[in-house]
Amino acid sequence: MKSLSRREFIKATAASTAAAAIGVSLIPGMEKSVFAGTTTWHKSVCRYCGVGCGVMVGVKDKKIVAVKGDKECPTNFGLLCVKAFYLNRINYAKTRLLHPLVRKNGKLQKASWDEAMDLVAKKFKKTIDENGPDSVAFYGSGQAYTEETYIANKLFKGCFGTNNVEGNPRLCMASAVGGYLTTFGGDEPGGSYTDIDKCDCFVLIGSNTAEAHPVVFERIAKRKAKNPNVKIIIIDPRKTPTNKIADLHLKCIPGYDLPILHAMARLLIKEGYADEDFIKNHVAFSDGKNPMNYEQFKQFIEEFTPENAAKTCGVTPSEIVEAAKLFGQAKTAMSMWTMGINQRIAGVWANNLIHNLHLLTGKIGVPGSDSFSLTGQPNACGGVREGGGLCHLLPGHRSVKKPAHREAVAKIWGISPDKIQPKPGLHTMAMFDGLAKGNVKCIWICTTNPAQSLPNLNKYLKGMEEQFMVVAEAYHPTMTTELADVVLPVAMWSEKEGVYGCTERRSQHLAKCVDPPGEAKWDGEALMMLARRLGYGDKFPFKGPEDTWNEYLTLTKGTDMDLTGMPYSRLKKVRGLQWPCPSEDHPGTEKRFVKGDPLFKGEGKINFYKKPNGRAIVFARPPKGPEEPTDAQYPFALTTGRILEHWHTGTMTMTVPELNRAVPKAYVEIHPDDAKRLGIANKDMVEIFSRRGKAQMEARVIDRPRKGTLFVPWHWREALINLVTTDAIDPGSKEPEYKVCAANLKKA
Ligand SMILES: Nc1nc2c(c(=O)[nH]1)N[C@H]1C(S)=C(S)[C@@H](COP(=O)(O)OP(=O)(O)OC[C@H]3O[C@@H](n4cnc5c(=O)[nH]c(N)nc54)[C@H](O)[C@@H]3O)O[C@H]1N2
Ligand SMILES: Nc1nc2c(c(=O)[nH]1)N[C@H]1C(S)=C(S)[C@@H](COP(=O)(O)OP(=O)(O)OC[C@H]3O[C@@H](n4cnc5c(=O)[nH]c(N)nc54)[C@H](O)[C@@H]3O)O[C@H]1N2
Ligand code: SF4
Ligand SMILES: [Mo]
Repeated sequence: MKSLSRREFIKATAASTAAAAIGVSLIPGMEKSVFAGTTTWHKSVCRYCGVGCGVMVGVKDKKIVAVKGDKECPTNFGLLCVKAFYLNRINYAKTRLLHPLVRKNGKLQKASWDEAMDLVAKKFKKTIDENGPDSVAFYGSGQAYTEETYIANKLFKGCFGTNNVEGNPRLCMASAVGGYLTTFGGDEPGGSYTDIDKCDCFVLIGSNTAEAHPVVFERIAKRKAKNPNVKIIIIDPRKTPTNKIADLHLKCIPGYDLPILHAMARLLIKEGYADEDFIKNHVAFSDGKNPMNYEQFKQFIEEFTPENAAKTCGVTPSEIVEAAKLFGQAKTAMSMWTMGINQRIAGVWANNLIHNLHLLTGKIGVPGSDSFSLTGQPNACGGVREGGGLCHLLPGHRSVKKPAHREAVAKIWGISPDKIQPKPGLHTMAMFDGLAKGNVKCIWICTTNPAQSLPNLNKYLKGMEEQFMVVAEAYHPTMTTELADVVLPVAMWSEKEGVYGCTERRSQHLAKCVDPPGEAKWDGEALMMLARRLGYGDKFPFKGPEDTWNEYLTLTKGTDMDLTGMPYSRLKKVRGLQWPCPSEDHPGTEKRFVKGDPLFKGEGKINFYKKPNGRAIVFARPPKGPEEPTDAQYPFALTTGRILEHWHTGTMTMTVPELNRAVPKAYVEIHPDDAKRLGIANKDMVEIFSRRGKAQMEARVIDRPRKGTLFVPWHWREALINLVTTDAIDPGSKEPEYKVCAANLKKA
């Protein structure tokens, strides 16, 4: 296949509104050359972001030779972004790990599975015997398949008796979960992608949708192209490719956007855009500790005049007025947000304030309206949020703290309820702190690369090196495998089957299309090898992912996320199903809390049945800035994030030459005025430093970030920006503030 440079690629895809999103069929002539002679096609899902695009995987001579968008899949209708287009390459990268590695005399050396697993079992057993179950831990991922997270959860929480089970969604979606739970009483959005097609006003806040969720962006762009009256408001400290479709951009100071949301809420009420009936019937108010009434809430937000809010946020009063007007006037509205909101010490509160706008105006629960959090990873919702892969959760939206929940799970797991601890385990940052301090002595890491992705790494790398670390990985070397004691080679996407649950509560089946290379095994099998060696084999009679899934389904029966109607036999035929889906003849639920949702019992328009009185809560949260404000020594607000072509730590996308060539190395975006003042020219090497560490990369002098803000895409290990970022966490969600810290830079 001919390879495309970034320019050629953008040219080739310019036909679509968003250059970012392409359907293979959009590139004339290409389909033929790429797909000629392909024999079989398998229905699957893209393994990258939370949009959950359906793909068809082409296999010939037992090799994945092509990937195309699945035209029948309602998440993407055949469209794919550039990363997915090259998915067929990542399985065959030179860096694939083909056999286990065990550290001997300080060096990782080739070993057999038995040798590796015997060692792992010995270490886990000894550690648990000598120090108790809380001295071991599991750290998983929103990219692991649901069945894998399920097995890990059962083994660690149910058999070992430790709640030290976490996953990278803690770094990502925890604040969104906190927001949904506090406001609505239950996790995950009520709406669906179909709302986009009926929405008149989009608020994209802290989301670079064009690069991070390109196919959703494409759908929004299409909606606007067909209906020019559709308005798009962006709230982000930078201009990004998402701005291509913006009507209004509030270029806020990183970490200071809460007052914008309060000021919008105040104006919506003042200008008569509030839905007073909706408020009367479906909304309650709270200051976070005590209930309050509508009048008290109005008094609370009275100080957030546009002028007052503008003072701290770095936007103008008229921009806030305009945003409120566009939102208020529109018949329907959707807010979408991602890490610009969640990765903040005020992450949960910011989520609450977004929900406020919808609850005050009744723009929720009707077609075209929702406060719709975009999920980062493909299975953060499915495996980790629904599957209970965090330290305080159990499968089926259950909590370790509730006796009835522990009992229900213990019954299916065939263990005594006492085995599951009632106290949450260590959250992610505490877990790695535990490794650093030596309280956690043994850890199993699966489908994540924390030695590159955790914040403030100088504090955590040594612990990862010193304690016993087992890393299940598809590639070697990665920053984490390099520190491991045992590295297990695993089957990756298309080499195993399983289920992913995407942003819109849709569970989709991923096919096994080819055998894994070398000695690579399914992650679930590797975990069960440990279980058997420690005497828990009888709890894991699973022959593979399907019977694992079946057991998990029984745990969702009767919950708000009922998946009972989704056995593999059905999922293999359909393009996913949205929960609640309580029986095999149920079509799935497009909209929660309203008629058509099988759990909706009330009368009237909507019933937030996860709250005791059926009312969602509007919160009066005080404004809260970042943990580390800028000062004379560190005058820049450093924010980190993503670009279209690369995925996180780059282990996959950087093996694809086309993606690598498009953006080959790390850089920092700096505003031209700041660069000029500091005598920094485009492409100069600079050093960025904070109180915690430093990193070197090229300067990209560009009018994208607001003055005083630096933006670094964090994908490159050679320019490890997570030595610089802060590990301050939101006290509610325990999610780190990757999006803001105080930093400075100089010519390197
Ligand atoms: N190409 C690609 N796509 C991905 C990923 C990837 O690695 N590569 N990863 C996936 C994952 S796991 C995730 S979590 C998502 C993340 O998706 P996004 O959150 O959309 O991406 P980010 O670039 O992390 O951050 C989004 C925006 O937040 C803005 N921001 C920073 N600080 C603030 C603030 O204080 N307030 C506001 N309002 N905005 C702020 C940044 O300027 C940035 O443009 O992407 C998913 N999709
Ligand atoms: N500075 C900064 N840091 C951040 C963020 C940020 O915005 N700024 N964002 C945070 C967020 S939102 C996230 S989600 C995290 C993501 O951080 P990570 O999860 O650490 O990043 P990935 O590169 O996605 O790591 C996934 C790993 O799984 C491996 N892998 C692929 N397939 C399989 C498989 O089937 N099985 C197994 N066992 N392994 C497999 C890949 O090779 C890769 O090494 O990063 C966080 N870190
Ligand atoms: S938008 Fe996300 S799910 Fe869709 S093809 Fe791109 S990376 Fe994959
Ligand atoms: Mo994420």
